[in-house]
Amino acid sequence: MTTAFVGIGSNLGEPERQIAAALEELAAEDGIELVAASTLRETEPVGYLDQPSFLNGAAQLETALPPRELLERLLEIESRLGRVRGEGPRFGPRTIDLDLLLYGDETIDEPGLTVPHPRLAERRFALEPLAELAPGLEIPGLGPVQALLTELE
Ligand code: PH2
Ligand code: MG
Ligand code: MG
Repeated sequence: MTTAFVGIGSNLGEPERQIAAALEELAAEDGIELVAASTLRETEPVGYLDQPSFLNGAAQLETALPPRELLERLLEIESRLGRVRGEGPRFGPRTIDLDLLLYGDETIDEPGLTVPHPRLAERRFALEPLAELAPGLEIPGLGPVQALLTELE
């Protein structure tokens, strides 16, 4: 079993409901145990500014699935919850976004699968819920989650 962390975001439709539904779907998935969910926070959009504020959080999982399979499950859950890919601008509004932030202490750099998430170190909306779930977390290749947050100040 591997501990994995998933970043969760939504800023279209009913973010709170969609995030609750995503957590239920994660918990119900074979090979995935939902260990903890962070509190949710409203955050200013990053990357593409002309869109509503986001609701962001993170989930801690224990999983028997290899990382590629876990990623596939995340994308399937997004689809089931009404996410349509390839519509709208990059970094634009979305009904639900489930990003694989960390998979154990692995670093992976393959087409479509980069772990730790490639923009994790620059995203407060992802680091803060991670630090809430695991204050002593070491991000592979990047250092302690608390140090990354301090560097963003
Ligand atoms: N996700 C993005 C782009 N910008 N901004 C915030 N505040 N929260 C997000 O989850 C987010 C974003 C692309 O995934
Ligand atoms: Mg994202
Ligand atoms: Mg995503």
